[in-house]
Amino acid sequence: MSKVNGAPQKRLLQVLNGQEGDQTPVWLMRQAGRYLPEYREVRKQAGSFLNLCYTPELAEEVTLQPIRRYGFDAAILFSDILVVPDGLGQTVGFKEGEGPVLEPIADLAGLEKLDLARVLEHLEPVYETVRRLAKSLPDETTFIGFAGAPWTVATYMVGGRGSPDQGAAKAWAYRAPDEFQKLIDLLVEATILHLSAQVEAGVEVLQIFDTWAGSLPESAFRRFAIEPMKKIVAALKVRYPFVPIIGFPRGAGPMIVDYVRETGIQAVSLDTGLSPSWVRKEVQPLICVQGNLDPLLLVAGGEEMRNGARFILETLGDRPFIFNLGHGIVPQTPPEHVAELVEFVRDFKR
Ligand code: 1CP
Repeated sequence: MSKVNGAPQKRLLQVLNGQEGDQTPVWLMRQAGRYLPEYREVRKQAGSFLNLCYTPELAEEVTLQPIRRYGFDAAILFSDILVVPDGLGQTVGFKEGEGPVLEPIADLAGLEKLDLARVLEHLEPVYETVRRLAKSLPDETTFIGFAGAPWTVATYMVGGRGSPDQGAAKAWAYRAPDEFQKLIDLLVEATILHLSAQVEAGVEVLQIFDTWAGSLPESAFRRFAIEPMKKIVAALKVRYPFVPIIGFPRGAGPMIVDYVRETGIQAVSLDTGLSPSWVRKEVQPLICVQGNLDPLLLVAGGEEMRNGARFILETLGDRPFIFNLGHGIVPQTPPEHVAELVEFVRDFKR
């Protein structure tokens, strides 16, 4: 590890600040979670998933688990994008093996029940988790806080669960765009509050997940993915000009170029479907990129996984770059494959 004045350098922060490092930083989306036996143990102890998110010592522990095992360059706070609707007062639950279940909001009357004023107090245990981690993480580990982007969070709030086509949210957005905009505007405000509180409590970088951005056609993508993100980034930059923001507009395709140009983010996370060679020409000259190994290659492991990682590193690794997956680790991933991947990235010579 490189040191300046005896202090260990945080590789991920260095890259985000445009400094050349000695090695490509690596972390993986969903690096904490069900593929780790030690996570499943704590998850059982916690009872419900939200209880795990809201119990600082347990959330701290599961954030640290993948750092202990693999020494990733970054830790991502253990929480979920759906704590924001929970904080706003919507009924949110997680069913074993099924994922999130919310009481759907489908009209203005539903919106009336949400209350921005209760978010910070309700989410106080999350900020307590951040304060603890700011002390307990190793000096060289960059600490990432996060939130879902308004469109993605809205798809769960309106649909009541995950869906293959985000049909319920789209139906509202297309039928009554100005009504739906009120939900998006509320989520912009809630997201700014939630991310600001994480920074105040000690995170160093923010990532904003727009997992379902790719289901929006161009004009809706501009209105419901780019515009809200612009507002969030602008508000955070006024308060915290030195906190880098990573955007993840999953499935944006070539629209990622406008997303990068217009939102004001410092890095962009690439989904599995984006071609590294295209990104090298069209995106990397504009901004630091992160990605994008197929999480299923991590399940397979071995030569195919290493070939996939090598191609990404050879194509993108000599300009500002953070190694990651194109989406989150899946539960059936063998933990040994993660160790192999990290070793491969660390040993890779550009
Ligand atoms: O029972 C369990 O243990 C639940 C599994 C689980 C976990 C481990 C859920 C439920 N959320 C999480 C943690 C989580 N979620 C993290 C922190 C851990 C880490 O990354 O190491 C983060 C960053 C998220 C973000 C998240 N939650 C996203 C955006 C990123 C992505 O993966 O696309 C989304 C869409 C969610 C919603 C959600 N929460 C949980 C599930 C299973 C889902 C997806 C639901 C669906 O199928 O649409």
